Amino acid sequence: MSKTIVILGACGQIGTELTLALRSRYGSDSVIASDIREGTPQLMESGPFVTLDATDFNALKELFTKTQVTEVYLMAAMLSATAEKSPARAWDLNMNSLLHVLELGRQGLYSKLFWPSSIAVFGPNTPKQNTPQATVTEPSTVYGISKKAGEGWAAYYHRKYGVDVRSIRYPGLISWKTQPGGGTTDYAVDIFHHALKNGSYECFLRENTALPMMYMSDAIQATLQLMEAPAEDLSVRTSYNLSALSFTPAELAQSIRVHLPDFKISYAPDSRQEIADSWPESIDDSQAQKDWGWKPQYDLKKLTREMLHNLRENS
Ligand code: AKB
Repeated sequence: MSKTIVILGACGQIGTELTLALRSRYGSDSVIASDIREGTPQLMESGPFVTLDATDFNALKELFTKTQVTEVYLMAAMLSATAEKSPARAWDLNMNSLLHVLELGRQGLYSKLFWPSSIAVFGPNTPKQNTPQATVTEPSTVYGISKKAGEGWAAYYHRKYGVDVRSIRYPGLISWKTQPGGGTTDYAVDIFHHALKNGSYECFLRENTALPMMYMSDAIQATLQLMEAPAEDLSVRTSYNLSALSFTPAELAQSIRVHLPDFKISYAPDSRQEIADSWPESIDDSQAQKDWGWKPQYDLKKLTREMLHNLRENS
């Protein structure tokens, strides 16, 4: 059967690259991007686009019915730092979009759903090193609470109604095509832009704050791999831990200095420090490796080289 894919929240950091990757894999006309706002010229010109609010149940139902969608990627979300400023709006967007889409899955309007979770489901009581797949999830942020609840709903709709929903707990994602917005791990993208533009960066996290991170192309690869895996191989229907690398701002700065020896970093921790301190430093993703063969391609050296090269070439 041929696929028709709808991506909700297609203009965000992950949505943009995911849409382009899905279009090159399955053909532009089979991949319908949608968002409440317009995206980059490359995204807007590469295939169909529908303006849509992912919290509008009727609009979602109409789109899914009209397009006869087979796979949905629900990428619309408010990230950790912004969500702390608007908890009610974050809950509305992060939860209602998911509940609407799950409900449409129960009604049989598509056959497979991808929904991203995050390392934000973990909290201060979670083991920090090599955080296991099944462990304490007591998030201290609104974003984390919404992701934890979402994981529960995903597993529930799968168990109770057979909705084939698949999920990954993304770490901080580093990309050059689209900037992140409102996250705690955003410094790891900002730093590259500032390094090239000004030769210096003031980091909003302390120098020794280790967090799990990943280059965007690894994250896209993982997402496609999980969505293509046979359903019977998947043992986790909340969300899979996923890991690639872990570093501190000081280590990232050092890696940038290999290419830009005069680069300077200073530190002015703000409210995002507390969020970062509540998250793991590294993640155990052995279940994802076992169930669907996950293996990252990018270490810190390769990621730094690619980021600097692509930002230089494309700005
Ligand atoms: C954030 O920092 O909020 C996100 C995430 C780790 O989910 N990048």
